[in-house]
Amino acid sequence: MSAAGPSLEVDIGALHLKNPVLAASGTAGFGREYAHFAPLFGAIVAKSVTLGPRAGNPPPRLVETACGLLNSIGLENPGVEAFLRDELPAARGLGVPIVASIAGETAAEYGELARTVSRADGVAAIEVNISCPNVARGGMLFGVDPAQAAAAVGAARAATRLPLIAKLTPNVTDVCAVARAVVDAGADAVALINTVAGMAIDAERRRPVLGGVFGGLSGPAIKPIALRMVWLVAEAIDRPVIGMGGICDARDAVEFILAGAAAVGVGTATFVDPGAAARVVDGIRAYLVEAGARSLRDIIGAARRWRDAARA
Ligand code: RRO
Repeated sequence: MSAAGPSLEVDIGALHLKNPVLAASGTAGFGREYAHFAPLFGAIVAKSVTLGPRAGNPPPRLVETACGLLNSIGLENPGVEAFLRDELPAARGLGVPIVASIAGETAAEYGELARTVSRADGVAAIEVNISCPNVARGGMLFGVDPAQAAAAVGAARAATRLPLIAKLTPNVTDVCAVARAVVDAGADAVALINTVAGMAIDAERRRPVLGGVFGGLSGPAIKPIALRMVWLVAEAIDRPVIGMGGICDARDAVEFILAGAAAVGVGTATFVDPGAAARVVDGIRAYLVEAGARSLRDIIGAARRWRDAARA
């Protein structure tokens, strides 16, 4: 521990983070919207972009559920060229690494997106989003099948030297099979979980609430699902895991880190409190001080060692 307290630094492949708290994709726009809080993050993961602009799904696109939020945004974004031209220059000035997030309809599109994004100045890493639940083509269809997931990540890998983070869906039987497949295809890290497929029905109007009928559930309701999957995947692969799903405070984040996550994403909590991630960073530091840990690295996966500790 230095005089400044325990180190929160962590490396996700070649991506160096000053702290392990990332703004989850889709919840901080392209960073500019979040300028006031941005410097506090380890990194900002931008909203996923596609080759061309997308208008997204019909409204309503958001509905609150018990302890959660269902979204059916439908990958609304201005397209990769507009992201690089109109958004990245401002985001770059925020003083925090910007992770671009890409979503293709074919494996070849993932390659093209990765190539295009890598040519720009100021992208620190690429999230390969193979887990959007709200589109008819691409998205989660890649992430539910290990071979398709590997094809998308492999195409991106062939097109860039930037660190690649594969974003996984929980809507699968065997998340570890997908995690292993994307690592074999060249992912430097995995992030999980994306949202859990769900829906809401309006009993008075006798129809689905969301314009897109189905949506993706986020928020505290999904935290136990996410924790289990992070635990499983951290054991299955020898790459860093970025854990997310319902993290609202530092205690939640620490639980993910103890389960094996090297970093965490904060997303939906930001809609309740834009300062949520800053609170999480401070709280992780306080936890480390309390635990007498010198560094975040000392506690990554610590709960995995509970059997050994019980025996000792
Ligand atoms: O835009 C969306 O509807 C969306 C995306 Br790309 C995603 O990855 N996860 C999600 O819940 N919504």
